[in-house]
Amino acid sequence: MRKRTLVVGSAVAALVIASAIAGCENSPTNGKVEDKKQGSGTLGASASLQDLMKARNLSEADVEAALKTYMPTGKHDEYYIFASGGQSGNVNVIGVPSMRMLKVIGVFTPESWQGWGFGGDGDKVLEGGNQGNHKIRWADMHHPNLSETKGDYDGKYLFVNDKANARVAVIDLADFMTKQIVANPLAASDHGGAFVTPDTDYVIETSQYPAPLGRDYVPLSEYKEKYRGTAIFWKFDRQKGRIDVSKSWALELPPYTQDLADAGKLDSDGWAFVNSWNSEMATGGTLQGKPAIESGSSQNDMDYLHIINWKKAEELVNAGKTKTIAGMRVLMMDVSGPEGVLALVGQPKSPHGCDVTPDGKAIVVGGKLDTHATIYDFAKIKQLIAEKKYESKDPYGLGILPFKETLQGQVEIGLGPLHTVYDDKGNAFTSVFIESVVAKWSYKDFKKPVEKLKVQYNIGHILAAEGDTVSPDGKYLVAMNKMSMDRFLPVGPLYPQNFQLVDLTGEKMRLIADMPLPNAEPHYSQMIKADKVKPIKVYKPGTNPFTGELDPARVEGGKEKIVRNGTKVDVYMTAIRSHFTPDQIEVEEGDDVTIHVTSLETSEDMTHGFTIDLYNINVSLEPGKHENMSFKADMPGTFPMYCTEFCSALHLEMQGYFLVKPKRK
Ligand code: CUK
Ligand code: CUA
Repeated sequence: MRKRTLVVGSAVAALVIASAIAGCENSPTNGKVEDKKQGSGTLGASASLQDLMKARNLSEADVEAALKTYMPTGKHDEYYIFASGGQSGNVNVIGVPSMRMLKVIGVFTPESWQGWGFGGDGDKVLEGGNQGNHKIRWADMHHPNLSETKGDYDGKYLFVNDKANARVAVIDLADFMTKQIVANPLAASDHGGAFVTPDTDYVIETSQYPAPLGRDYVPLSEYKEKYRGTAIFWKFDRQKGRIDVSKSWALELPPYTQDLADAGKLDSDGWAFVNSWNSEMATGGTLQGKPAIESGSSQNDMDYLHIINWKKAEELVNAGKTKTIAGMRVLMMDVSGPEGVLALVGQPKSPHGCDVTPDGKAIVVGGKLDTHATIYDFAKIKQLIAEKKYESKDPYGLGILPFKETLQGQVEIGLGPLHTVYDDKGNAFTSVFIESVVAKWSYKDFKKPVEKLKVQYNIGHILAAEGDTVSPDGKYLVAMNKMSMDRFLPVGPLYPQNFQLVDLTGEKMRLIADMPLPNAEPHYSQMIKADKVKPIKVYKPGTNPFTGELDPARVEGGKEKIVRNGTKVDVYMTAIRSHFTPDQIEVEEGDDVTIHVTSLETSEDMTHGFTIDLYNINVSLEPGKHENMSFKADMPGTFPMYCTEFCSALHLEMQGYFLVKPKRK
């Protein structure tokens, strides 16, 4: 008891010292006689600090946590978190340790501040995510993944998946903007994505709920014969910063519900692992008196971990051993099974999570209905596959490896272990959903959890500083909790989610901050050292961010004009404090209008917006940016157009008129 007081007492001492230093630096009377009095104010500060602690009912541990997370104005955080924005379809960017929200990147869902999805060039990116003729403008985002070089984050790109609509997006971290969305032509939903291979050659996207490949109608009575899972290997072209769809390919998987995936690294580079549940192939049918999928899929004691040798699969694909389905080259199971490219091994009851250790030597899988983390030994798996030592085959002819012989070990974790991340000391941290704890254990010697930290409440994913790379940092961990219950001011029946920052620098894990996530349920997130990310500050004048090049229709100052060609009207416009040129546009009802606008601003953080009232047109014009907006002038009338960003003292005056003359009847 006494010892504890001493330890935490030092935190207050540190705070006192910190405030004394700050007091001196900021003091306008520095060097004068009164200064000494102010200096003795240090003690006063300490006394008032005690008062403050009392008044706010703060413990010394609270003060220490505050010291660890407080960011003075103007100081920058040490890490970025790129968090899935869940059902919001967009990415949340958060600073660590302050847990301040820095940005919401518009990805799958229109984001009006960024002018994302309101008539500008970003619309074309969103169009890429259409499924067939269906325009989809939301997502259930689950797993963001940063680009890697040699298994380490390189800070260049971010990939995210949309579980609900089976899509993957590419975000460029040079300007934190979404550059591409690709739609999965085979699967109806995805989950094991977007995971990158160690040099970002591929972005992996595996399906979740089985469906006929290409999503044709097939009655559920033919589930076993016609329904399938799939793993797409999207080829990433780093030079272009885009996925090359034509060089991408897929694997056919059995209709077990594939869940999470991870790419091998170092020792296991060239391989990928996908866990699954529902080896029972249950399809529900509750109205017909059949069990719900919930229980139908929980009958067997074992489900299957899928082991994919993607390097070898790539060779077979290049050798033309594929079948083309919905425009995608697919390596079918009758090729991949016998070739040892796809194999299975049992996984204890309803597994979740699939996380390769930093050394690439093992794969850790949790179990929603199991109390263990199961640790597979990659070297053993590789050996068994090479020797074709299968214990049996599944109904699709895929070899099943002998479970016990693939293991490094199993660790009793607790109730409902899900996901695992790592630190730099050989520790694994597993999220335990039902028990609502973070369990720390050693993946080197498989000891029982050495420590458990209660979190509030019901943790799903877990993330740590570079905690899924070949060189984790340790230092910080975040518990991504599904429920917040009593943690924040009540806001009605839909509660925020709760990110809890955990300090890993001490001997024990220590909870140091809570952050409400008010815009959806994030699943996975990643934390990268801030100095690895090097965003630009302004665009080169006339740049179209979606091509990354100078736009052919960019406009220079003095060259503004309106060009009419039949019913086609092109407006070449510039924006600079505090006017648009031209500021009067008159067209006729039914004209096809394109407004090409270039921001002539060159200074940092000098952003304009451009909107036309009632026309659902709205773009953001960061310095140097060029946007093209095409629309039909189908609404006659008088429409003010104006700048939506408070850019100068005369911002309100940054306006003009868009007039649409009615058609003569
Ligand atoms: S899943 Cu959400 S808690 Cu989609 Cu990664 Cu495990
Ligand atoms: Cu430009 Cu306000």
